Amino acid sequence: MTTLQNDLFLRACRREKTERTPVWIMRQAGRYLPQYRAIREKADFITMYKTPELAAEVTIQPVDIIGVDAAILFSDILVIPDAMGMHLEMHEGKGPIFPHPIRTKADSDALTKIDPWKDLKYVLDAVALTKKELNNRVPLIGFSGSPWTLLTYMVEGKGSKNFAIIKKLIYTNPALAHEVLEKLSAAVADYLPAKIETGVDAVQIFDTWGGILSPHDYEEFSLPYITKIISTVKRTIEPIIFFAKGVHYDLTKLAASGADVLGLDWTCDISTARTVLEGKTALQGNMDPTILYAPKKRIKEEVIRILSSYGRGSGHIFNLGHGILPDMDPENAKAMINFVKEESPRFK
Ligand code: 1CP
Repeated sequence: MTTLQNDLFLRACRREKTERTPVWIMRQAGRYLPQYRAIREKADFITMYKTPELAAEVTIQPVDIIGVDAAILFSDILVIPDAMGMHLEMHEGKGPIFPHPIRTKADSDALTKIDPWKDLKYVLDAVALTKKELNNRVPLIGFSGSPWTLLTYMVEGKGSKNFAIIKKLIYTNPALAHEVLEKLSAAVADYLPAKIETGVDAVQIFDTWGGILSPHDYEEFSLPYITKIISTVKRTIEPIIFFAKGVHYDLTKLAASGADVLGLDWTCDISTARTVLEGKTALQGNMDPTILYAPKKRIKEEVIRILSSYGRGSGHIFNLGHGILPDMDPENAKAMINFVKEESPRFK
């Protein structure tokens, strides 16, 4: 194993001692950076993530420009349904679209079983090239959507506001939902280990739409599939981060999934989360992304508030509670990162 120059993030994931709190930002490789937009002007989003040279370049940009302690591979969660035969399209200003969403048993039958080494080879090539170009400066995070979050896009056919179609499906034909969730779990359980074997140092499972389910339904349609995936991926030593947005009402249950780190959005208190979890996992988060619209003085206050709310000791990875938005000022993101670097040593 090669040694990383900066392994603060990995040590914090394992709740080992660190000199300061590591920090990175969800969606850090993206549109708020003028350097990203310059590349994006010449290539569409899908071409970018399918071209290892471009994916590696934009993955490394935030390491150079804003000074994060980890890189996250530039890709998308929707590459899995695309590889299963759903043909992802990205429409300018509209986001991701699946032209033939899943509505019937026949649609589910048409999904193919994926071999990540073949069907998602372009992602693995991007991992290998990014690792090489990062040259062990910081760890590289790989990721996947949770089966539930992937299913919402596959059934809705696009991003949604009220999730009426996926909700109708789970209450009228739960068997069909479970059938597709099983297929997705198998795909994710093959995909994440392939990424780890190719070189990512940690993986994050995004359950962005877990919070649209009631606690009862979360335990039927999302958590068991994530737990199953984690039990497969866990055969390796790389840390697993589980980020379920809007699902902090029972963190003990989330921790029982076997994840090493739980991601917290900004609607919960990190101090309470730490107390409830009794050291079962590390925590990642949990600054409200919109604080980045505020003046630097306010950003600094919020960084200090979250650091002191977590309290002394290791096991905290600073991050936003969800992705940075395209119209945010990179200078404010950089300021936030520097405040974490300057203010966190006294909490160690
Ligand atoms: O340039 C562009 O037009 C593309 C915008 C964009 C970007 C930069 C999309 C389309 N995806 C991404 C990158 C991306 N997506 C990353 C890269 C690494 C990083 O810097 O974090 C990651 C981890 C994702 C994961 C992702 N895609 C999630 C889960 C995380 C989250 O933010 O909740 C989800 C829900 C998606 C779907 C998706 N892809 C893109 C968009 C605009 C969306 C959201 C669609 C919607 O629900 O309306």
